[in-house]
Amino acid sequence: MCNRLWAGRPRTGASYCRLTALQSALCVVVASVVALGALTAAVASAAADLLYYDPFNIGSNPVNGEYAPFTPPVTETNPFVPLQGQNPTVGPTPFFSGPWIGSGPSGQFVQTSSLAYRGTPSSGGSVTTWFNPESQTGGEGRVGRYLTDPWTSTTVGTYYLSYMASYGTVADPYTNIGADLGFRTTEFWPEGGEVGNDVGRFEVGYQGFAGPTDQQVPRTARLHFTGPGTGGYKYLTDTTFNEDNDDTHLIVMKFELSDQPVSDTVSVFLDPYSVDEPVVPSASATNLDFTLSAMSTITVFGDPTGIRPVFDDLRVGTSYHDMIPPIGPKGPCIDGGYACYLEIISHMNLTGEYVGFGDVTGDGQVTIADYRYWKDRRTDLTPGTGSLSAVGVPEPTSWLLALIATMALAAAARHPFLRTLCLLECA
Ligand SMILES: [Ca+2]
Ligand SMILES: [Ca+2]
Ligand SMILES: [Ca+2]
Repeated sequence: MCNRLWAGRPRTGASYCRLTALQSALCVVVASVVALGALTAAVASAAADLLYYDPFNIGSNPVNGEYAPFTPPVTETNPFVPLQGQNPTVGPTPFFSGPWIGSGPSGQFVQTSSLAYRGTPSSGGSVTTWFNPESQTGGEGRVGRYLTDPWTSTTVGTYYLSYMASYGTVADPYTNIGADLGFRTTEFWPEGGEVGNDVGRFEVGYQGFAGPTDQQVPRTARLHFTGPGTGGYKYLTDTTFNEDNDDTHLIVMKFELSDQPVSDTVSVFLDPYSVDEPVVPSASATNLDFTLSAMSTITVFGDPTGIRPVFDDLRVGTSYHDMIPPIGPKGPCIDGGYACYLEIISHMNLTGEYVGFGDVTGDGQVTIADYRYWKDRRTDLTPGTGSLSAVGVPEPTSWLLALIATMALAAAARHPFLRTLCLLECA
């Protein structure tokens, strides 16, 4: 590898490295080891940015971050097991700690199934809610967990937080009753604020009890975030609650915190396509005073009908990259341009394709729905440009080998010993 690649950059005309077989082999092995070391270090470095990751794993050991699950309905032999009161130890840092706190009795519980974003399931279970119409106990409820070190007016830094969410359905899509939509938001309580306190809270989601009138019914409500200083609702999408139809979302939030008054910015990215932070978020609000003492799962109350919301895969970190779950090998569709369109067309009706290679909805099959999903989010504005780029897209395996080869060369270039070894007899 080394001799061939280095020889590709001869100092003169048709010169070639004249490495012995032993030197060539040694060069490859040592450079690859160095490269893999660098790769490992890079991964470790990236992982260090992750402050908290809770996929709601199921088990009997809270010290291992595990939750006790529940499956409705309640019977004599199947008592309700709430999320409220559970106190798992979740890492890698104790960003949130102490038990999940309920604002009154809550029907929030951990179910054994996970959400899957773009075909990538979170591990373990997830949080949903349940209401027992017979006992009228439990409600649906607000449950939140406190930050070990709250964000205050003096907190400075950039943080990211992400979670998977599905918001369910209503029984009657054409209802005019706000309570049918009910309350389905993730809540962020400010410094000094308790779980369930309405003062100063931010929210992401849908609800039928506040905000613009058209946002209180499911046929016109859109996913929003709002809070003190945002100037009303900030919409994350044009898709309505009914159109959303219980789809699984990834919501990434970015908090840029300053110790100066009205100088914080909160940005929200809906359903990211790539591990690279988009230049333009789905919505953002500036000149805020944002603090945080606790956050909820998806709070549910009112009298919601239909499928209940589900909350899963909570992450906190200091880099955007760490907020994105694995979404398969990188392919043309990760960038969402015209090359992705070609992937979708060439894989139409096939199953088992990766998100990056045509199954952009992640449901396991490439269909017209993938085309629509791509069309609504395409990143190229001039159809037709780059139409041949898909031809040269390497397969995942060769892409990985190319990456290692590139890193091997980079490593060799940085190490005098390897540079000497690899270039020893170059003309
Ligand atoms: Ca999960
Ligand atoms: Ca601040
Ligand atoms: Ca699909």
